[in-house]
Amino acid sequence: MIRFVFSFCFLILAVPVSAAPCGNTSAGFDAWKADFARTAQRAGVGQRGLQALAGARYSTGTIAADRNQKSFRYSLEKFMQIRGAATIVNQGRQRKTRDAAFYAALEQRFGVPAGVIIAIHGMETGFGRFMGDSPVVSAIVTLAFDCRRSEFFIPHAIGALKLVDRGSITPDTKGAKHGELGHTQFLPGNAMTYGVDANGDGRVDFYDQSDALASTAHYLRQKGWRPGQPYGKGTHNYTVLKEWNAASVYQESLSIMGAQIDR
Ligand SMILES: [Ca+2]
Repeated sequence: MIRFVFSFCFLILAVPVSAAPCGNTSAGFDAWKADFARTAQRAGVGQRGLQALAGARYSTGTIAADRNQKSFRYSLEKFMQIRGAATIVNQGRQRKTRDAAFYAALEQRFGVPAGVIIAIHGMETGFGRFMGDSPVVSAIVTLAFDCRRSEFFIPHAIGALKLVDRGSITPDTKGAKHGELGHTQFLPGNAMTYGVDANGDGRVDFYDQSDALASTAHYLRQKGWRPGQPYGKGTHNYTVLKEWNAASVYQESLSIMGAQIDR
């Protein structure tokens, strides 16, 4: 009981008095945005980002997708079949051969072998073929407002607004339903933190393949990837793959496909 009272008090102290409440529908979205603009500003979001926030629309498509998320419990074999693992491996090997110098440079710089990066690229967007059609800023701001997982999405909403500030995305940039962007579907907060300008044009662009794949390798390295070490089940690097996607069938698929591409 004492513990409950303590937690409750802490909760009240932790939430600013002026905070507009989250919502489960579009009602209150504009008032929340106005309040969130102050939070964003305090977090360092600049003028362009704030303008993008003001222009963000409540994304009913995102909320519909979020409410309809089903959790499947596929066997590894079934999961790999559904995700087209054999095709990803075949095409992945061709891609590695075609762009050998690029992937070698990536491994040289970040220590992550081509197979892993190519497997992620194939799994996430079919090598850039399906990068989504939801406006990223509106999607992520809607999820930050939505009561279900506000706390998780608020840092990503701030990240998205900062990406607008930096010119990495615009308010019109499209991604997946939960605001994942570019070739490997980074959530905006991760994009902001781990983005790399690999093609040297002065801009981190997740819709540019070189930038997106270098950012992905950088992310894994920062999450503890050990260069030159194996990444099969039971290894240290295998646990790092979980940082990319928490589903164990996804993690295991990446390690298997990566090894097949790298063979
Ligand atoms: Ca670039």
